[in-house]
Amino acid sequence: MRGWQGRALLADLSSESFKALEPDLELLKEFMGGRGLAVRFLLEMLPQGADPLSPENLLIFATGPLTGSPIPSSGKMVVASKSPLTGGYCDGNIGTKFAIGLRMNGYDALLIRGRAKRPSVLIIEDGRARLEYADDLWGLDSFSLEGEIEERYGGSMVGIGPAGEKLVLFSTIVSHRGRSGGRAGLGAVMGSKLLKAVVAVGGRELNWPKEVEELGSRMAELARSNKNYDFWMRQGTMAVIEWANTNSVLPSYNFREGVFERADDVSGSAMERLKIDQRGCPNCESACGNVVHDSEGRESELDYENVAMLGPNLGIGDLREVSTLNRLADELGMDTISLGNVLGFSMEAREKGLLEEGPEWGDHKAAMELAKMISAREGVGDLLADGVRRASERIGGREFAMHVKGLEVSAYDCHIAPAMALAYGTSPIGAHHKDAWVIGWELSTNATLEEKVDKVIELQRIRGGFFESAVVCRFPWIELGLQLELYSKAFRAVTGLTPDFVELGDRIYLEIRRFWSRELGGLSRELDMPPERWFRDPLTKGPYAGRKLDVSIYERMLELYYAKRGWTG
Ligand code: PTT
Ligand code: SF4
Repeated sequence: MRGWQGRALLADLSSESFKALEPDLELLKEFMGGRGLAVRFLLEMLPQGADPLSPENLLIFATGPLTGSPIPSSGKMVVASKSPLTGGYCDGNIGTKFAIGLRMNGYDALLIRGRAKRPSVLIIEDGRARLEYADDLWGLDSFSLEGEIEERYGGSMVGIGPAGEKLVLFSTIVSHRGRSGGRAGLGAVMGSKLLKAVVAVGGRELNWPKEVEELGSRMAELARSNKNYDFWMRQGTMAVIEWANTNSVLPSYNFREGVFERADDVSGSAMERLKIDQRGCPNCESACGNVVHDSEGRESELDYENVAMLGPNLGIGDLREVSTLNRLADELGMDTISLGNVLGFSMEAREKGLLEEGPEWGDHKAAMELAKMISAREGVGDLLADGVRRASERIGGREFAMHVKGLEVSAYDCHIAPAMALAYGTSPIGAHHKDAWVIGWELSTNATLEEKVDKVIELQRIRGGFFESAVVCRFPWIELGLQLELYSKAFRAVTGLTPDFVELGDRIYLEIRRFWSRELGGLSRELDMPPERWFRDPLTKGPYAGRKLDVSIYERMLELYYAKRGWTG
């Protein structure tokens, strides 16, 4: 089975039994790997209506044919499950050596169900799996955990921090001291299984046809010679802060505004002045992780989303302070985007008298304290650990709870960006930017509504279909000019197949929608609507003061979107 290992490992933690599954070749051809494979496994193997935090739920780690290959930036893996935050489908894309380690052990995917009797570590070594009790690792932050695991087992790992153990509904799965995936609570799914880490050790080196090696070198060379390469290496995604502020889409003060008065202090240029190192995922020659020292002198790896959500969205304009919050989120294993939303929501709720305690805008120390309380589910932290949708249902504030389907909004304000709002509304996991990051194009065009809808669908097909199932990082394509044809060629060289990206993307989207519908007992147009704030509260600052999203325009776009996809809303 050229291009795949042809096996998935099913680990049942309750019975401590392990079984190799052999997915049908037709299934692999149709769904490739990563997200495609994960949603098929969920539809086939997860009982309908299963509680996401029960032993029944399946936690899936899925690689794709390009994972670990010489194609640039291929050290990636999809982690997927039924989300405890949204009740629907969730996946994340995480850069980790574990992705390669899993394949070296002969598996394309790992499926975990059941619940261990005690806190445990799952070890996959030379193709065989075993469970070891590890009560002493329970409670460790994710950085200390990684150190312990390296010492004990070597190899590569993914794990959870204290937030995952405490079932915080936006806890994530972490790796490499600063990579994180599974925004909608996949850390809690792992925590509910009493699983602190999964380790891959040994196995066999992956072999690639000469053609793939040559193509990989050529693609890496092309990326390095791209005119944006040097700037990318200096700033990575942090360059977006300045762009977002200039274009009035930088979320500030819980998405009330799209500009921030101290944007320059948290920009890519400000980051460059603090930068001490550069890190990245394995197999990447264009590593985009910018490492700085935080206000406590510890290392913190910055990305646009993290800084925008933990800085401007909270009214914090000191990059070292933002870095400290970011480091804390990584240690605790909590999603920075949702954390930034939850903290912003709590600041506004306090301002409006809905909460008696909590930080005020710009107070990074109080924000740190609250983040720790959330992770420990203490006091008001227990309420906020369930995300902004549930918190607003309990204390009020629905009109400023920024989420779609329960997942908090990523760091692009949409008062002036209806296509990006549609991208959030129709994203397969709730309000995430990864499938259709359409806002860059949207703000530079006078396209018609229909063209905007077409663009959202096109991006969903390529980014959400091909890149999530191949599985490889999409940044060299977006930022460094690697053409899609090169990826097609790479896929053909690895598998012998020529994928139709459009059909693949549509097939996967349909299956994910089927999963949501199955789990929520049907779907409604309401669920695909962006947060109320963008329709209600106009911007009061910046070049677009007075502007807000027009509900009739959004609804027209949504109608067109359903029609083009052949879906009913
Ligand atoms: C992703 C989401 C993002 S998307 C960011 S910053 W980004 C935040 N990063 C977090 C973090 O860090 N720590 C933390 N505790 N929480 C975090 N939450 C947020 O999580 C990530 C990169 C990035 S950085 C992006 S856009 C690209 N995403 C890709 C993707 O989705 N698919 C793909 N084929 N290639 C991609 N390449 C880029 O990868 P989620 P990572 Mg992440 C510290 O996982 O769930 O998708 O959430 O995986 O290894 O950190 O790489 O401006
Ligand atoms: Fe990871 Fe960045 Fe490299 Fe992509 S470009 S593989 S996110 S380090």
